[in-house]
Amino acid sequence: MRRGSRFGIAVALAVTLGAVVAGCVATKGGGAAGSAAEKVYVKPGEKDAYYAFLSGGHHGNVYVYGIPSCRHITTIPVFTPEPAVGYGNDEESKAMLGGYTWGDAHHPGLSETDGDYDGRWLFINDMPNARIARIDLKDFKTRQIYGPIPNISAAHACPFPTPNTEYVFAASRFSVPVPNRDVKVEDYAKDFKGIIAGIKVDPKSGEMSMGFEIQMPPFDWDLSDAGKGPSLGWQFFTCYNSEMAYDSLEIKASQNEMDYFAAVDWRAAQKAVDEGKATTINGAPVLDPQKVKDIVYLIPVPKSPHGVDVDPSGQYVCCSGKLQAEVSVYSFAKIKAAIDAKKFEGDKMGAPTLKFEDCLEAKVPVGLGPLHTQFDNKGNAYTSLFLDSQIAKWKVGPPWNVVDKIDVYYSIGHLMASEGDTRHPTGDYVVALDKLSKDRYLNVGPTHPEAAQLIDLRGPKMELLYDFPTYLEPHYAQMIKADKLHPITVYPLAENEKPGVVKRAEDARVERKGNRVDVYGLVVRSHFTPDIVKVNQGDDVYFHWTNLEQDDDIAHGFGILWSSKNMQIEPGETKTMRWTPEKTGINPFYCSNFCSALHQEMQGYIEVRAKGSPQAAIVRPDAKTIAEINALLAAR
Ligand code: RUQ
Ligand code: CUA
Repeated sequence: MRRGSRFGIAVALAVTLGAVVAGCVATKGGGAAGSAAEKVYVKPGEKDAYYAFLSGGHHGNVYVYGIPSCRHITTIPVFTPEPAVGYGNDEESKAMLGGYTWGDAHHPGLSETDGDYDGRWLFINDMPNARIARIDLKDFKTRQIYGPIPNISAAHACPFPTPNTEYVFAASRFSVPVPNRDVKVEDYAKDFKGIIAGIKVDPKSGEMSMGFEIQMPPFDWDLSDAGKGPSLGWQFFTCYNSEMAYDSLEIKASQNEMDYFAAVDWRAAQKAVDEGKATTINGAPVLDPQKVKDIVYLIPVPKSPHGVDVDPSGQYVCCSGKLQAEVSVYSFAKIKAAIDAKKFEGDKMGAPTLKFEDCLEAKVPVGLGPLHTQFDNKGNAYTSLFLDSQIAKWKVGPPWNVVDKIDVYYSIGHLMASEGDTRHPTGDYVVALDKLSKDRYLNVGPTHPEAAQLIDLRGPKMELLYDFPTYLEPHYAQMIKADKLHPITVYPLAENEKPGVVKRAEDARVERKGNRVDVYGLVVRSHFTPDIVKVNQGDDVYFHWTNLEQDDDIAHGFGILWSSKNMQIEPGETKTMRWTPEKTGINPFYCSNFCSALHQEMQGYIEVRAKGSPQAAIVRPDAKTIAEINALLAAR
């Protein structure tokens, strides 16, 4: 059914059924009865039951959607400049981006307490540049970008937080020499290394810092998940290319029947670093399993695994072999028993290998191309099948059988179940994150959008409810119950202690020291103070604007003509932007964010005089302007 007509039906239903529909529709993730249209319809003015965070892939951002309506609510700039709000343009975000204008974000990781989402932070990786960002869910802003993490090349198995957010992880997808140096690629097996990094997260501030690194065999480390419950303290990582091929991987890396997943005892690894057992390489403490024992083990997995997913109880580790029609389910109790009994088959560069049969619990015949698994609250797992373009629902536990399948369109990668990777999944929905959309939307030329599909899990059978397009390219996504998040609506001015802050018109000023000019200004509907700024050609000008508004949704903008300079200043916020006047003349600026009836009047001029023109050391607004602004503020 076409999207338009489905929506039409939804509206008609709401009108005819009135309060009945409004009361029981899936607005709050409620009843399972009713048509698909009812189940996704969220009445105007009502809100969704879940926030969904979809990674922006090589767009470098995070998309926020409401579920079940599937409405795109906002995009959070993370690894890529964003001109509308000026992310990457103001001094603070520019410094955070560190000169990069691109990132490839794959896996959002919500912070957890006791294995459940706690709504504090969202972490996300930039694979190619081995960085991890932390978004504060108080204001949906990127607050830290950690990295490039030394020695990691392509942080794909990243960030996958531990159950109390003690750590986020990264592992090298491409092995390279560590330290990287002048070598021949043919010496791959000898000189290249994999690295797994445990990045500490400060429990109060969320600030990330280096914990430990472990030197691994030069396989391609792929995905990760944290142990919980009985497996708390362990982190699991799949790999492919245990063949150690360095070219034509699509053939050469699929030769072995078995690759591995690694089980890392992160407490033991941190302890070894704290006891001084690591070697410092590029500033990171690196543990070598050939010298430091009991930190990492390898367990065989058939056929080039991709996803590794721990079930809600923490007893089972589920690995998907891409070239196999089964999910291999391992028992953590068996893994632990084999480790404790030192039942090893051998080792790979110091990491002991366990026996497949000693660790395996079950093989679930899910179908072709299994990639990722999520869970519900009724003891079921859901595995995405890339080759079959299906989701398989199966029982976690005997008889380990598939109980339902649903077609998706087309070629599913990840899937996101509601809180489906926590200790307490809610079992309401799963969203298929499809790699191809082909004919599902209006044709917009050769590049189609990605396709996401909302599927209801509440009935006995999975039911497809809705299709919605997404921009390039969600890999993983997570959804959290909306009532767990309480974002602020303004930055309290009283708490603003930014260096450039100005809270009273009397304090607004332009200060000059040599050719550095600092404009300490304030913005309030509908005026820049100062709105005339006098500088000389070649000056180094810093505009520090404070938005004195304390009303919901009243942001101002600051855009300079004939430049790439624009930023948004939100209520109560101070932001700094650096600008160098290159030509003499008059250079207007204006408020770029619609703010009031007199938004169009909210503008100013920068007078740029010739180099060396006489300028005052300090310029303040005149008494009349101060009085006017203070009257404005008093009237708020
Ligand atoms: S990975 S599906 Cu990062 Cu599965 Cu993309
Ligand atoms: Cu301020 Cu528009």
